[in-house]
Amino acid sequence: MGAMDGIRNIVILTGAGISAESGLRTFRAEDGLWEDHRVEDVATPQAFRRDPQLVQRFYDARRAGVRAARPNPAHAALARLDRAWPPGERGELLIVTQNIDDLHERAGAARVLHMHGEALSAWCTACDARHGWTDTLLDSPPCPACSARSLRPDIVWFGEMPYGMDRIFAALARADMFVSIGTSGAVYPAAGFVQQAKSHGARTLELNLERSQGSAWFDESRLGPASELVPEWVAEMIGG
Ligand code: BV8
Repeated sequence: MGAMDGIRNIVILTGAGISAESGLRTFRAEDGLWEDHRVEDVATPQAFRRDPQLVQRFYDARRAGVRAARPNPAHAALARLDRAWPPGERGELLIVTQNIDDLHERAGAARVLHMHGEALSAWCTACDARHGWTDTLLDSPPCPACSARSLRPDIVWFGEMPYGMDRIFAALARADMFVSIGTSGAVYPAAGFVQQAKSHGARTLELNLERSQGSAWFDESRLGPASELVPEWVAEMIGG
């Protein structure tokens, strides 16, 4: 990758790999979440209809894990970049995360979009309200807005439409640079973002522990832990 001059608008896609060094499990590693649970049993609307308690227990555990985790140097570096890239002076920046943890925000990043929802949010299927939620949903607590006992995890399951797609596509169309961090490129539409960015002329960079399913689409792939690669890249972008 040559000098980073000429870069104004940046889209960053993050996946479970950026939170691995914070102790949160990824999905597809040998000790991944999908080794203990079948996607069909815990991450689809059908699963929730079939066995809501199993699904609520799965997300109760994820919610507790998120609260116990701490941001790592990769999250901190992206927050530094967010602060050093003000819209007026440097350009646009959007962190599109597939992760349901709040580690980007706790590290200080502001421009974050959770396309697959958030562990610390509950969604009322009766009145559509969303509420910050840190405890269990297992006992079907009443919705703070409408009192119905219809709260579900505010998570985008397989077969459901991800959040913020219009905003994401608009950002990809304007991007000068697209950086993918810690994702296997296994799930769509996120896995297709690199192609979208590339078709609009963006430079594309992948920072990942190993080659992903989409590696061939990237101008450059740097392999290693996010806690090392991300601070390195951010230093290149903001000079030191
Ligand atoms: C939709 C929330 C349509 C849940 C998640 C056939 C072909 C194409 C598509 C489909 C198809 N059949 C079905 C589909 C659609 C489906 C899909 O893509 N399926 C796949 C399996 C083929 N997609 C959907 O259903 C999506 N919705 O398409 O809607 C639609 C259209 C119109 C109207 C209505 C609907 C919704 C998908 C969202 C599912 N929810 N997450 C939860 O968290 O519990 S998906 C989940 O897996 C993640 O959010 C993420 O998106 C995805 C991939 O996970 P990763 O983050 O990449 O993690 P993974 O473990 O896979 O990889 C980690 C990587 O990190 C590895 O590469 C590893 O090497 C690296 N790493 C590890 N440690 C480190 C590291 N890197 C750096 N440093 C480290 N230390």
